[in-house]
Amino acid sequence: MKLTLYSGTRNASSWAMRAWLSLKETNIEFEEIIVDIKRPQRWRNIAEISTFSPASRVPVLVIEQQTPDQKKTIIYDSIAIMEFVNELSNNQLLPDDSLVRAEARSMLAWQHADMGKICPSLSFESSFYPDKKILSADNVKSAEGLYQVWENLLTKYQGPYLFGDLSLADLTLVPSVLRLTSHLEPSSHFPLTKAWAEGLLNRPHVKAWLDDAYGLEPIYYDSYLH
Ligand SMILES: N[C@@H](CCC(=O)N[C@@H](CS)C(=O)NCC(=O)O)C(=O)O
Repeated sequence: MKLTLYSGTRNASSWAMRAWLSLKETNIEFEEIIVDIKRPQRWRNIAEISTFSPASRVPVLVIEQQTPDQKKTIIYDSIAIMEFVNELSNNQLLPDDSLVRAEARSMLAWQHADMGKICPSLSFESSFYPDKKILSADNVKSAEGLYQVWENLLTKYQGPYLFGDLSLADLTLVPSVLRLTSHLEPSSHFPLTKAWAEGLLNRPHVKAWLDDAYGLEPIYYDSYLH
């Protein structure tokens, strides 16, 4: 079975980062094709993805089987890729207990749906800006609300990750943790969240992606300051 991940520009593609991290953290071999999703080439490159993926977005995981009919499977959504990688790795990335697993999946689904108001309003790209804006009182409230949710889970499952061992719930949150903590360091009210976030962002594969991202020209949007 040959796996090819179509991923995206390192400082723009938070969804691709999640899928990439799940493959890296489980040591699964794959080939990577980085699709440049910066404007203006984005439109042409994404049009190429639409020739084999109905969603026409990255990430896409293409699985080619070494069978006579060379059957290909196209997995075209980050959460589906992460769940597939978890199965491929003997369920290393979800808790064994079905109740805890369901709770971890709630976090995954919540993150996938939107995770409140703040993440959509703070782009992934903005995490890499050398000068950060000051968050509004509303944004601070939303960010601290999330820090409290994570603090509660770290207390309940006693860390070091949200549900004990590293899981898809932590990996899916990496881009959100980066956006939030790069704008607002967790205060002393959230000591477990602060340590968890630092540990997560310093995992070698996370760092490898981020080091590449920091090396790129930041991608600015006017909406950041308004
Ligand atoms: N729900 C999708 C979202 C994927 C997505 O929005 N990808 C962005 C890059 S991070 C993309 O390909 N954008 C291209 C476009 O919108 O034209 C997933 O989780 O995989």
